[in-house]
Amino acid sequence: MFELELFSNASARPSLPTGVTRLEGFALEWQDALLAALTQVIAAAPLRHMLTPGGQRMSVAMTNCGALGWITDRRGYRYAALDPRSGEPWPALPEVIRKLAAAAGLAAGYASFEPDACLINCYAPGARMSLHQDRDEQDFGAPIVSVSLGLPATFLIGGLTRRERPLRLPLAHGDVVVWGGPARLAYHGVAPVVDGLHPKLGRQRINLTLRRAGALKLNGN
Ligand code: MD6
Ligand code: FE
Repeated sequence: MFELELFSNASARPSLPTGVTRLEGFALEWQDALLAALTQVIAAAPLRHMLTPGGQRMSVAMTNCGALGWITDRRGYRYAALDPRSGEPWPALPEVIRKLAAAAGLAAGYASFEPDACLINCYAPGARMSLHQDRDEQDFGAPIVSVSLGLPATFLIGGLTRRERPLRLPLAHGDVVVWGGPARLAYHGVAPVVDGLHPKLGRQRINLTLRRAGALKLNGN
């Protein structure tokens, strides 16, 4: 029948929007090096709750590593080369994160993904991220690689307008989502994180969002 035909070679879960690839467990083999690197980054640039331009304290605590860091305050959302808390450059992008990002990009069909920005999001139980578009980057041609660690979460992926009802995508420790092409400007968010205890990370979810935020230098220097 028509319905059987429609679903005969698809799994029960709804398919992801074109341009979004979930690599289940992709980061697991890197987890120990990843957690060690994160500990170092967070020691140099502590997690903090930033203010939205409207003056709301974000429930997610954030920091960055890499040449550019995503920040928000009363003046707006933007990328900055210096950590406003210390006035120093953000910690360098650890090698393990660079390698993981390139490998995940490749696995999803994007050769030579070279992120210059890694936003580190830390969710305590109850923390959430409301629906938004990522549009502070200079070039939407590069993909975004998103790594989930610790407590599971429900990622919400909508369409190119706020009106489309978002799909709910469960993300577990070690899952990587690669996001680009036609989905690059899709609205997305994270549902409030449910309390629990992760064996390695305890009562938190950490997400790394790796992006190419600045323009690609074509001639070096
Ligand atoms: C998070 N992530 O998962 C927040 N944005 O904690 C994002 O906002 C995000 O994961 C663009 C692409 C992938 C993402
Ligand atoms: Fe985002």
